[in-house]
Amino acid sequence: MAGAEKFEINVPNRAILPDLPYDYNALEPVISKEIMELHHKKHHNAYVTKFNEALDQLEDAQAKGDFQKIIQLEPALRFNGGGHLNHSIFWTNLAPRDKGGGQLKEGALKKEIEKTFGSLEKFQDEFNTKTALIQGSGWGWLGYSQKRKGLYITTCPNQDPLVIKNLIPLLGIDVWEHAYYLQYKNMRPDYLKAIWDIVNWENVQERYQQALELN
Ligand code: MN3
Repeated sequence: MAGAEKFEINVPNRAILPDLPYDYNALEPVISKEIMELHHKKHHNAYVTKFNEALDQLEDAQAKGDFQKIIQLEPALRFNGGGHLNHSIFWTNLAPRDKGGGQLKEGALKKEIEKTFGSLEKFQDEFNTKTALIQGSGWGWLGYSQKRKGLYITTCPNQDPLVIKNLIPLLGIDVWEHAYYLQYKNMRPDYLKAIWDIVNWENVQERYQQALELN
């Protein structure tokens, strides 16, 4: 019908809580089983549930052509959708020590880290310093800029996903208190120091290769 154009937004399929690629106790002693269970089954699951609720509301608002409601849903979509995306990356960014955790092998990513930051140690220092300084809750990230063709360390508040900064996420570290408080209490720098022992560099390297191939 002429003049009756419908405002369409594609509503993605609903989010699903992914299984962890290892057992809940597999990252001990760096991250306890208790933290991993709560973090995955309660926190990540809540982001999934609330993201899907917001998607239902979006679909409904879209059907009704309710633009105000569509706009009003943005914070819930960003927060819960970001929470789901960030945690889905985080779990795969970690690996038990006996499954390669903490080992960055020779290759393109190691070379690029050394070129950009001087050495792996310097990279880790800068990452930890910036991430420790996040006020309140948030994430520390190593991201790749397609535009500038390089690696960047940055942080995001709350559950903002890295895409907001136009970077492709390679490695994200969750510094919400729920990620470490039961074990490290208020000592966020101790958690950040310990976590390098269980970083799944193979996964970070794969993400880097995929990002390069997008160019
Ligand atoms: Mn978390």
